[in-house]
Amino acid sequence: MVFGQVVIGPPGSGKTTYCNGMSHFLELIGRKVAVINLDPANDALPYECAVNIADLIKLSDVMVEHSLGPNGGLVYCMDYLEKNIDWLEAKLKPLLKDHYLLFDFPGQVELFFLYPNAKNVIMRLIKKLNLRLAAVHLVDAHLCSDPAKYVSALLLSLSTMIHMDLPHINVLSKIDLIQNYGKLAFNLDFYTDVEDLSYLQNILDQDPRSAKFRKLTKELCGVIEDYSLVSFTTLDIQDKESVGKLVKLIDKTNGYIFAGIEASAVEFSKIAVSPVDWDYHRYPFICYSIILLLLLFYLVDIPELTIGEVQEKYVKFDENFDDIE
Ligand SMILES: Nc1nc2c(ncn2[C@@H]2O[C@H](COP(=O)(O)OP(=O)(O)O)[C@@H](O)[C@H]2O)c(=O)[nH]1
Ligand SMILES: [Mg+2]
Repeated sequence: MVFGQVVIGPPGSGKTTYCNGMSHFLELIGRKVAVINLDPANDALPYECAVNIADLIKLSDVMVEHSLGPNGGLVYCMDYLEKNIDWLEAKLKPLLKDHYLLFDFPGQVELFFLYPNAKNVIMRLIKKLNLRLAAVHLVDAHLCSDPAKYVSALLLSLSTMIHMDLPHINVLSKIDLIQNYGKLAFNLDFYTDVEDLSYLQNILDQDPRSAKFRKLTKELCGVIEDYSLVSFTTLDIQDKESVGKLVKLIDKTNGYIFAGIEASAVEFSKIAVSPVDWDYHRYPFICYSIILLLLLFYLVDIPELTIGEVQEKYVKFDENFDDIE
């Protein structure tokens, strides 16, 4: 069985950075990782990819040849990929024996809740190559600082979950920057747990721009609450504990933890004997401390950062939070 992640989310949410950081992290714990770039708009890749859609089709060529803009061009590219799925299968086959797969997808959101091509590609790979994939849906955490944008992030997450029909994890990415765009109106768990959206309505009512959409927003929040599917975990890709916590969650979601548990014990013992150099220039984790942490991480059930602790780390304390809630 081959395990992996389908990394999706709006442009700029951090997918490519995530694939880079996640592949380094997984390699450090001993997994063989292959990153598959399926985003034709990714031109300067920070990681070495095992498969690159640019070898099949280039967005710039499509835009010129078919007089399309970047969004139309990406829809065309996904359609082309679906029609040439044999190319992708042939490229993936040599990796199936021992690799963990990370798929870096394009950011145009309509590809994941409107058009069928990207989903068809994933479903075909799952069936033909017997893959166990989890969708990791990244949403920039700064959207929490604007209630209207937060509602649209919830709607996007819900429609993507329903459309993709995969084991799914929603992630508030770049949590380290959450306060850079303004103060949060509520505690962080309000945004991650998505339990009672009626409080948002009060905040939205104070904004004259949202007043005329009051009823619509209320109905949309009602839909999100009725489905009761959306919740978020948080991620700072530069922080090893944050990445480790997410890996544990993904391992449960795609089943790696159940099928690969023996393998992972071997992986960890290998690391203990011969430590790996960690020279990820952008996010330099400290190699030895991470190895120790990771050994503890699986072998001992260390407490994970709670959302309250994440808040303490990244969000300035505001005594009004509790009053508002
Ligand atoms: N501070 C911070 N910046 C991040 C993080 N993840 C991504 N970025 C930055 O966000 C920008 C967009 O990231 P990119 O991976 O290209 O997004 P993509 O379009 O979804 O592939 C880049 O400048 C990254 O360096 C994070 O966890 N923290
Ligand atoms: Mg990208």
